[in-house]
Amino acid sequence: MQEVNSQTGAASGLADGQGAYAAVAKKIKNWGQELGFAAIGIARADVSAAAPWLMRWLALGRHGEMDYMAKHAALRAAPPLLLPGALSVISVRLAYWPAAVDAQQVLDDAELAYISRYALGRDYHKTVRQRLQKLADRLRQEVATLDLAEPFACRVFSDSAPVMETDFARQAGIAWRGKHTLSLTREGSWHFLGEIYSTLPLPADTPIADHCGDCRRCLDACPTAAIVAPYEVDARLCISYLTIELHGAIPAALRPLIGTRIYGCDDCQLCCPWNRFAQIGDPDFAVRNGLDATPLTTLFAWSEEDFNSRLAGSPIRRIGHLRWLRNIAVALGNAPRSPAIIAALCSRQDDPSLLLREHVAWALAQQRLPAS
Ligand code: B12
Ligand code: SF4
Ligand code: SF4
Repeated sequence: MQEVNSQTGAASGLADGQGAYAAVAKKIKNWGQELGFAAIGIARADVSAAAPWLMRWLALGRHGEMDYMAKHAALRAAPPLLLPGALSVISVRLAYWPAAVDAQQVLDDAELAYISRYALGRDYHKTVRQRLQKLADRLRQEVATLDLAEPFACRVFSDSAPVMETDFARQAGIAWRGKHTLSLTREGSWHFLGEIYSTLPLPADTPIADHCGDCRRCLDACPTAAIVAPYEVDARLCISYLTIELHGAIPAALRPLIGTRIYGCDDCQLCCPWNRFAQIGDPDFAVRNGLDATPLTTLFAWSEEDFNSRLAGSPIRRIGHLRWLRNIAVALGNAPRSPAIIAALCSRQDDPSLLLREHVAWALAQQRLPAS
């Protein structure tokens, strides 16, 4: 988790009542659209209704080894602790669905690596924050022309600090929360979220209605049953957690369920009816390095140097070469029996890392089981 520079400024004098703030809010939405955001809304800097659910999730240990979730819970639950005087939150979404080889086709081909759609191109943390920073700069310029009584401060985030992003998107009316817990809209869920905390008392938008209805496809489609109830994900079971967040060994019982997903998982979104007509998202997230359909054995052969150079600017680089190989070893264990796969696994069975050696040994044992 990285935090972003704050953007502070000061103005003096008196504000022109709520009308001035409504005008600023309108301008923010226009600038946001110019910057390519799919939607921009405003919420109050208050997550008191959602915070007890976060505390319950933590108390149940559902965050697994994501210590930062527990460590920063108080900051997450109280926006003014991150930005003193925070009154409003500008919430944005940026669409990312890339033009790529069909996701289901890749999942159905057990020799290909499946990488979640959000990670096929550039790292969103940087892209979303850079654009939000531009929005914050314009806001600061605008505020300087107003005659505000109070000093102004704002701060931008995108998965970069303890912020309850989905709840702000819901409150700001730019999405509802799907039963898979992700933000969802009539245009689907293939978007990132980002926010600007601000000390301005901007008028809050109204939440939109939840359109999940009786559907529960995401709960049924999850390969590891990680959506333990509507609106509740146990991260310890989620393939996204197992392949991205978990540092150590992947629990052996869960390995066969991971299939060929080597970085994240999209199943709860691929099955969602609202994603049926997904439109191509921002060009920044276009596929790089053919990551949408590369054989597992090709990726397993990458040296650390290959990994670092080919994945420069990609979110995947954050997990490092070792966890990348760990994940691919599991996928190779789940792939169809093949001498080429056994040879690839054998090439790393004496790796200096115990973690990798153990995953390779597991995968080789899988490969040597009689085909069912
Ligand atoms: C930790 C985290 C994870 C964890 C835990 C996920 C989770 N659902 O909590 C793991 C590693 C598993 C994960 C996976 C993914 N993540 Co993630 N993740 C986050 C992060 C950093 C925090 C989320 C959080 O606070 N979780 C804590 C729990 C308590 O929150 P919650 O499940 O959302 O619970 C709330 C509600 O469900 C509700 N609630 C709970 N129980 C009940 C019961 C009832 C009856 C009701 C009414 C409500 C309710 O209250 C809770 C508090 O508001 C956010 C970024 C951020 N700062 O917010 C990104 C974020 C949510 N992730 C994101 C993405 C893209 C993903 C993946 C799709 C990546 C992938 N393809 O592999 C998967 C999807 C898995 C899934 N179904 O959630 C995006 C989502 C964008 C979108 N469209 O919604 C975010 C917003 C990052 C971003 N800036 O874009 N992620
Ligand atoms: S990302 Fe995959 S494993 Fe995680 S909840 Fe969704 S379907 Fe389940
Ligand atoms: S699959 Fe169904 S229940 Fe799940 S988020 Fe989509 S509409 Fe909601």
